[in-house]
Amino acid sequence: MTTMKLPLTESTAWKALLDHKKSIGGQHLRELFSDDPGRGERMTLEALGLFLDYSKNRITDETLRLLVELAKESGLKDRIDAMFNGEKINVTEKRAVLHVALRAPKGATILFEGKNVVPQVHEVLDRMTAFSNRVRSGEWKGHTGKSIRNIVNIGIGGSDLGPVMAYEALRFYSERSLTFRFVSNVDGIDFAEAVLDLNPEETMFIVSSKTFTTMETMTNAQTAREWLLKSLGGNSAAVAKHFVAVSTNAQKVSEFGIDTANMFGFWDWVGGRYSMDSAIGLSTMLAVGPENFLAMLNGFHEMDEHFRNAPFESNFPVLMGLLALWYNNFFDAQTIAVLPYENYLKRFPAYLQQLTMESNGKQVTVDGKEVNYHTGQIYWGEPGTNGQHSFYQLIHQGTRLIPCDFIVFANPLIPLGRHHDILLANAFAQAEALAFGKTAEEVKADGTAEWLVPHRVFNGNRPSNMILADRLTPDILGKLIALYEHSTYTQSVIWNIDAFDQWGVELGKVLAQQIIPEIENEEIPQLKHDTSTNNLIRLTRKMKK
Ligand code: G6Q
Repeated sequence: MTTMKLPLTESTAWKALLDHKKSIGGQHLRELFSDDPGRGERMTLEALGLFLDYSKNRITDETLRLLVELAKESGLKDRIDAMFNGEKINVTEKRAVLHVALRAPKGATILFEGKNVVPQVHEVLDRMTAFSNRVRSGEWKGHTGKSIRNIVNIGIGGSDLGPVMAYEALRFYSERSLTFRFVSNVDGIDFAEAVLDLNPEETMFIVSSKTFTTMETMTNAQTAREWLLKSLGGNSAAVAKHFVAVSTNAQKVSEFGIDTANMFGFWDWVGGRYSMDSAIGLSTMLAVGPENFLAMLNGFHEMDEHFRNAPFESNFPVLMGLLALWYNNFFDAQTIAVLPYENYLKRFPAYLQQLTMESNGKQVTVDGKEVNYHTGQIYWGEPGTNGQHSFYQLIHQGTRLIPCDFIVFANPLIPLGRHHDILLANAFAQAEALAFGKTAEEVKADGTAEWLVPHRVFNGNRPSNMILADRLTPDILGKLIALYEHSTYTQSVIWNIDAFDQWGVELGKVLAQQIIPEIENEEIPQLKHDTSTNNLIRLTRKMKK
C-alpha cells in the first residue's frame, strides 16, 4: 500500500530536514526578518479568497524546499489521486474515502467501483432541499397541525460536531424564527436541557447516525420518542411527522419507526468526521437554507480542486500540513493552537479536534509497523480575544513551543462601533509579540526594576500562521474546513498512517457494555475487573439512590 521506499526516518528528505534543523533551529525570527526584508510579503499565499501569511514561521526558503521534497518523496501526489479516484485508502476498514464527492458539482464524475457517485449525491441534496423548503416555509406540519419551529439534531462525534460547528459558524445566515438544538451526550442532562422550553407539537428531531446503532444516539432518540409521544397522546403515528433520520442503515431506521421516505442517506465511503457536508448537514441546511448550504459545498469543492492541482509550494493544505509537521517532528512541539478571531467560529477548534486527532492519532503505519516518530498533534483553541486573558500566558512565556493558527476576517458580519478594529489589532499584535518578543534590554529601557526584568522578558521566536479572508461566508467556511481536512491528510501520507479509521475508540465502548449491567442490575455482580474499577463500581452501587 505504501509508496515510501524507505521508512520515513531513513528517507533522504527526512535526513536532510534533520540536518537543516540543526543549522537553522536556533535562529530567531528577529534575525530571519532583519536578514530578509522581503520576507513578510514573500512568504504569503493567496488563493480562493484566502490569504495566508506564513512568514512568522521558523523556516527559510530552504526549509520549504526540503519539506516539499519530503512530500514528494512520500508520494503525496499519488495519494491525493488515490483519494479522488475512489481507491480504498482507508486500508484497515477497506473503504474508499470520497468526501470530495459530496461537494462535486452536478455533472462531475467521481468513480467508486466503476460507478459515478455524483448523481446519487445530488439526488440526496435535491431531497434535502425540498424537505428544507417545506419545513422552513411552515408547510410541513406536525402531528397536531402546527408548523415546525424547533429542530433538534441527535447525533454524536462526526454526526454532531460538524452540524454544531456549522450552525454556530453560519448563524448570521440562519432563519431566526427557527430554534436549533444539538443533543449528543448520553448524559441525560443534555437531552433534558435541550427540550426544556420546547413545545413537542412544534419540534422535529433529526436522528443523525451513520450506523444507527450508536449507543448515545439511540438512547437519546428513544428518550426523544417517549418525550414526544407522552405529550402527543401516545399515538405512534406522530413519529413520522416529528422524526427524520440521516443514516446509511435503512433497516434500523424503519425498525425505530421512522418512515424511510423521511430518511436521507449517505454512503459507506463517507467517514463520520468527514460527513458534515453530506446529509449529516441537514440541520445546517434547515438553518441557513439550501442556497447557503450549496455555497458552502462550492467552497469545499474549490479547495478540493486547489489541493488536487496546485503545485505543492503554493498549495494551501499541503503547505499548512508541512508546517504543522515541521514543528511536530523537528521541534517536538506537541500541540497546535487554533485561534479564530471571529466569535461565530467558536466551535471550530472543537470540530478540528476530532478531524485532526481522530484522524492522525495513530501509533502504527498502514502496514501495522510501530512508528518511530510522533504522529498527530493535540489541537486546541478558543476564539480571540478570550484566550488572551487566559492561556496565552503559557504560549508567550511558557517552556513549550506552541505553533498557532490565527484566523481573522477583514470585515465583521455585524459592524459595531470600533469592535472589529480592536479585534483585528489584537490578533496582529499577538502574532507580532509571539514572533519578536521583548528582550531584556528593551524591558530595562522601559525603566523596569532589575529584579523584575526576567519576569517581563518575552523570548519570542514563537511561530504562527495568519489566515485572513474578507468576511465569514458559507463559501469561506467550506474552504476553511476543506483546508484542514486536506492538511490532515497530507500529514498522514507523510507519516504513512491510516487517517480514516478510529480503532482507538473501540475498547472503551466494549468495556462500557460490560459495566452497564454491573451498575444497573439489582443483583450483586461478580466483578472481574482490576481492583480499582471493581471498587469504583461497588462504591457507586452503594451511593446510588
Ligand atoms: C468519526 C467517527 C465517529 C462517529 C460517531 C457517530 O469519524 O466514526 O465520531 O461519527 O461515533 O457514529 P454514527 O454516525 O454511526 O452514530
